[in-house]
Amino acid sequence: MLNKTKKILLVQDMSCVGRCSLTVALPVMSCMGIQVIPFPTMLLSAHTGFKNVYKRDLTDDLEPILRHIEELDVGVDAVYIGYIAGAGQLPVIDRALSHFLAGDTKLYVDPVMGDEGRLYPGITKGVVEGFRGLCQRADVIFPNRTEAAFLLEETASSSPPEEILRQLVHLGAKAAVLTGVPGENSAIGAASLEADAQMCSAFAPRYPGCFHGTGDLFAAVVIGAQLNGFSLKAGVELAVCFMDECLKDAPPSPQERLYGVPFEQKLPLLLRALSGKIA
Ligand code: PXL
Repeated sequence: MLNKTKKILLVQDMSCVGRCSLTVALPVMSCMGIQVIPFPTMLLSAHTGFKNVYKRDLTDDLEPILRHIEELDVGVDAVYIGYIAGAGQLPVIDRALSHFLAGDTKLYVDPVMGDEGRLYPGITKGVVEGFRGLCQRADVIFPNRTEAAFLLEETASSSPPEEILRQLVHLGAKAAVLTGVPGENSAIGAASLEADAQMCSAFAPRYPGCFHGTGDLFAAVVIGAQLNGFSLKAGVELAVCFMDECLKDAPPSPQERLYGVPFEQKLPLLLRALSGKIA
């Protein structure tokens, strides 16, 4: 007998080209046995790292979509908020949270706002403030160091990961996972902190260059693992290990890296992890 399938509401954009957001979270979650209900914030021809991107803001569509989902009386086990089109979407997202966050439903927030010290194009002060509010209500948040600095109202954060995580948890999130944490021998990884617990971290070799959508893939694996009963620590270890498997065979050119982490052929590793063979 199969266990009851868990469901997750994915509040993210659909970028046609360049693996990120829904084109990453959807296949990863499905592979991990979770039913996905997308709540699409924006439609883009490609993520915003490309030039000449066609964008359609879906703010006006979210209200009728939510109304129908409410009528259908669909409950979810988790809500995962990632890239949003602008501060104008915060009221409808708030309404969705009022509807879905009942009982044991978890809230995961990846405050997708920027990287390498800068905000992504189109991310306004209102979005930063909105994400700060969402992070305060979250069970787990997934900022990179740049996003953590904006959440904590610091322009550059050179504090040690444990200090940043403590401040993030102090902000209100029950747990925080910081990505892009440098390790020894030029390794890179992630560190996590749950309130009143010790910091945990996991590292893998750093590969040169920057892959778009890395944070999206990482968060999707951790959340998928949590919904399969993994602890946060075990989920972070699995995500770091999975990312390493994907990146070690990835094409080296910067142009290819714009297209995101090539994870598709590695998805069987997640299935094996869930059946207890690795992890
Ligand atoms: O990977 C984060 C992300 C998600 N969605 C869109 C983006 C980005 C980062 O650039 O542009 C549309």
